[in-house]
Amino acid sequence: MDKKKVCMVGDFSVGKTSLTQKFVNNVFSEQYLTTIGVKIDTAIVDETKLIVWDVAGRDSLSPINLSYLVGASGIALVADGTRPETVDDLHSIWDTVEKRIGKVPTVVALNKRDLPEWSVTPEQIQSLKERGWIVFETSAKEGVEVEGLFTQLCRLIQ
Ligand code: G3D
Ligand code: MG
Repeated sequence: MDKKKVCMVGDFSVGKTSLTQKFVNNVFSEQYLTTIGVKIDTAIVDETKLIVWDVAGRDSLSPINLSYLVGASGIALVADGTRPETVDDLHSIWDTVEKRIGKVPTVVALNKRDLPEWSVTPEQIQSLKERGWIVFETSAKEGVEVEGLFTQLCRLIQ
């Protein structure tokens, strides 16, 4: 079976872990917590073994764990739709990712769609799409578009 590593990337508390857990608990999964502060979940999607790396620490892209990205076939960029600055941050976060591992297929989760404080603007969504990213409005809490996000990423990297 094909094995593909994907990394969850985004600001603190946007929902990276919640999205990962919602997804892997809905499909067959195995979990490992490594000693380097990275949580690794595996899930079988469309005959591919998706290996999802999720940082356990506070800052997913501090220099010390940039090596976290090495070998990734795909990236899930995650922002919190109730904190618009986390959406804007995705652009500079992606630049950091690209410097480390080059261009790889990327999907975007604008998470916490269930909350009334949702405040993503159409211009923000447009600027994400202009980078070629497929944008999902997700709720890890309610299970909205979580499968769509990961299966799309899996298709892009197959
Ligand atoms: P991170 O891994 O990106 O740091 P987490 O983020 O997955 O730990 O989530 C941070 C907080 O946001 C958690 O709340 C979590 O429950 C909440 N959260 C994540 N996704 C959603 C969502 O889709 N909707 C809502 N309403 N909340 C969400 P706590 O209070 O545990 O810190
Ligand atoms: Mg986390």
